[in-house]
Amino acid sequence: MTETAQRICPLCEATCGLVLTIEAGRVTHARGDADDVFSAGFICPKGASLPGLDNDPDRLSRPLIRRDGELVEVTWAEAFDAVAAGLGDVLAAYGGASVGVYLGNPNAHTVAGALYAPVIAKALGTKQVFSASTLDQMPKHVALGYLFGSPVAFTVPDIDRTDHLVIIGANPMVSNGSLATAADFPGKLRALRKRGGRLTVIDPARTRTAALADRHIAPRPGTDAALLFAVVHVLFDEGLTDLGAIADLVDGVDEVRSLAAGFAPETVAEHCGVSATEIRELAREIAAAPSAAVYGRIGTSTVEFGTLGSWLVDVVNILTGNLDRPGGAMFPLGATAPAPKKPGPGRGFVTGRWRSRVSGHPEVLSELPATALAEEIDTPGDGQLKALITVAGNPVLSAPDGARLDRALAGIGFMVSIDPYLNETTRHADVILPPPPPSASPHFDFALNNLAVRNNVRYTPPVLPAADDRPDEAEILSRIALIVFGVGPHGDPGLVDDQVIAATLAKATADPNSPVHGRPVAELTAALTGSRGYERRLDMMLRLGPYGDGFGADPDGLTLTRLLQAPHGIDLGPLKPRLAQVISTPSGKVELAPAPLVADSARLRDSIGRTAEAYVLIGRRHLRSNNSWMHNVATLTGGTNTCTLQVHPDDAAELGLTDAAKVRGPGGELIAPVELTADMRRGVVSLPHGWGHDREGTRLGVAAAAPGVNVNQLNDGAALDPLSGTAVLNGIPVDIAPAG
Ligand SMILES: Nc1nc2c(c(=O)[nH]1)N[C@H]1C(S)=C(S)[C@@H](COP(=O)(O)OP(=O)(O)OC[C@H]3O[C@@H](n4cnc5c(=O)[nH]c(N)nc54)[C@H](O)[C@@H]3O)O[C@H]1N2
Ligand SMILES: Nc1nc2c(c(=O)[nH]1)N[C@H]1C(S)=C(S)[C@@H](COP(=O)(O)OP(=O)(O)OC[C@H]3O[C@@H](n4cnc5c(=O)[nH]c(N)nc54)[C@H](O)[C@@H]3O)O[C@H]1N2
Ligand code: SF4
Ligand SMILES: [Mo]
Repeated sequence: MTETAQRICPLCEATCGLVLTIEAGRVTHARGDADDVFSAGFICPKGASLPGLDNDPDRLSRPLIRRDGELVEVTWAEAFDAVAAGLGDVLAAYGGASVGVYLGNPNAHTVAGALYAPVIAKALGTKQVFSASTLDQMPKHVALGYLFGSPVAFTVPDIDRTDHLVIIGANPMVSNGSLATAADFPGKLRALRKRGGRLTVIDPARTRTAALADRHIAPRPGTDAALLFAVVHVLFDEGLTDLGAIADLVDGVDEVRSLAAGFAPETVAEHCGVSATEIRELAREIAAAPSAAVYGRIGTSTVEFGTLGSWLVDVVNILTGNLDRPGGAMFPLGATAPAPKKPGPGRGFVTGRWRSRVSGHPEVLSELPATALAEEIDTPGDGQLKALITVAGNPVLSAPDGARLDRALAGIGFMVSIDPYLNETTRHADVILPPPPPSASPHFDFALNNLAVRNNVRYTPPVLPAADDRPDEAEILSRIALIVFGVGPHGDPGLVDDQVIAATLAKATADPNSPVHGRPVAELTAALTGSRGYERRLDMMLRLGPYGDGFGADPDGLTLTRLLQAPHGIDLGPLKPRLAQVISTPSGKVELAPAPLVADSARLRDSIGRTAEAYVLIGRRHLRSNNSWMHNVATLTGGTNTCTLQVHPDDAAELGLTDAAKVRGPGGELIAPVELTADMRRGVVSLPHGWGHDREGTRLGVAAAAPGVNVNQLNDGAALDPLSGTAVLNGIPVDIAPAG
């Protein structure tokens, strides 16, 4: 019998609604859900390949534990016992502080990652938490933290209404958008052009997004912060600033004016590789547009001045009156976000509450840099990591200098990985606990709904039951939490949910601003619906959230029951101005010139005279790829999705490159096939990340057949954006020569 079922796609930030065809207990087809309130039928090649990913024969269906050096299949009970024993020994001898946690990107796309992974880190009480954030968006968090007082006060471009979208260091035609959740980003860019709007793209490569633009500016990699400072300079210089409705809420404008004085377009032009005229025109165009939104992503983030660049993106939005207005950069409001606070001062944002043991990196959002993980394992001494829990991460390929991490993981006391694949990272685990495939997992976008360009809420329960005794990922993570709590691996996993619910409701009922203030916790707990622990928690969050029923306070408000009655989701309308609710700085104002950023601006200013490297390396993404873990689906690989070094033909001629190049960087060298393309800026070459699937002991049959090379081995990981601890992944100096 053929059935269909709705499933929100977990494969990227666009969160498209899919309709899956189910035949004989398997997903056999995926198409876009035309009735989805957010994605209206859009689907990309990755979403269309969800069946292949779901049914991948290399996907682990049973847990593995290491016996005599070999990873062998065992029962779930045996696997959890092995975690209890391995983790228990380390906890008893060294305590929770000696256990590290690495959280990878898919945690942003799973219910378990959102609701249970944080419980484990908290239960351990460890200060050694690492994640893909410091290979990605941490600079944006830090910039938001300093500007608005909250590191999660995300500004997103209002792309459906803007008159001028300025994209800097992002390629949403391929990535489908990031930190700006928008299904059908390509369609939205075309709609912008069609309604007479303007698109500017700033990227050293002429990407598919740049090819759509009215203006493509191709700067030297790593120079965005200087370029944006020059835009700010022009705004002041030519009297183009106008903060509009939010002027009274912004402090520090004069300080920014004096900082920008040192960044005249004429001063930075050569450094950025962009003419002063073009910088001035850009500033004038942003200021003149009825509305404009500057939007920055990976190319402004994983660079030497990542936090400054992320900050300046919003400085430009603010100075041109585009913050918090339709068509500008706005603040989404997700359904499980905390209900908006009353306007007024907050506690603000700080980093560096502790430092990493070996290199002294400051903590940022309770995390240490991913690049510091290896040294925390392989450097002996007090506080050395003795055990590691990885959840949905593959840092051996995704982070710089995987070779060192590879060696470090081989020597760690105990490692458990929650991951569906036996890959470059998990091959070092003592226990691998594989979650069920997407078809047997629920989906709710706890994180990404707070980044959506239109407010919406959607939930899809598991489409298929999990096979036999197989726990879902929520249960797997709950059992690890139970082990850490000392309850043991076979306790009731619902205890974890009960504890979180009790703590959350206790806080809400004690809060005079909450709709449930003063009500008995037991009564609210009894009112929760949902067939699983995570559903009860979702119901609680929805009901306490900004659209919630407040447990009866607003009978028309949102509950899980109402959400389940809307399988294609509920549209919550366009973004609305709400800056006053967002600000939580101690001054109660937007801090346009926070001290750490002012200080780092001097470092930026000093970089301007520096001699430019002959060749620098940047990254790129492919529509049919996803970081390191989708190269095992045959329908997604091959064709143009291969690991080649893209080089400008004139550079190739100068270097004498024909078919293959030897590339040497600070962390190592590799040989890659050369692909000539005039789309690259001269002096810039690109390699995609997530390749290098030729290590022994993995179970990735398709990927291993066309392994590619690991670009991150060129990078020693020494270069970080100091304010956020984020690895510099773009703008790496390299030497290039013909291979062989
Ligand atoms: N040079 C260079 N390096 C980069 C980047 C770059 O642009 N250039 N980009 C960086 C960025 S933005 C990111 S986000 C990081 C990503 O870094 P990571 O998150 O460390 O790596 P991924 O390749 O996303 O690996 C995801 C892992 O999750 C597993 N997985 C998939 N689905 C699930 C699930 O449902 N549950 C569980 N438990 N596991 C699952 C996969 O098998 C895989 O092992 O890479 C970074 N590395
Ligand atoms: N198909 C596909 N989609 C994905 C992913 C994937 O691997 N494949 N990964 C997902 C993840 S984890 C993320 S974080 C997002 C990322 O989403 P995006 O940020 O949109 O993706 P990228 O393709 O990395 O775009 C970064 C762009 O920055 C440019 N760039 C490099 N250095 C510089 C610089 O110094 N300055 C400027 N201005 N530009 C620079 C690069 O040429 C590139 O075009 O994509 C997500 N979506
Ligand atoms: S754009 Fe992203 S969410 Fe949409 S179908 Fe493709 S991978 Fe899935
Ligand atoms: Mo990412």
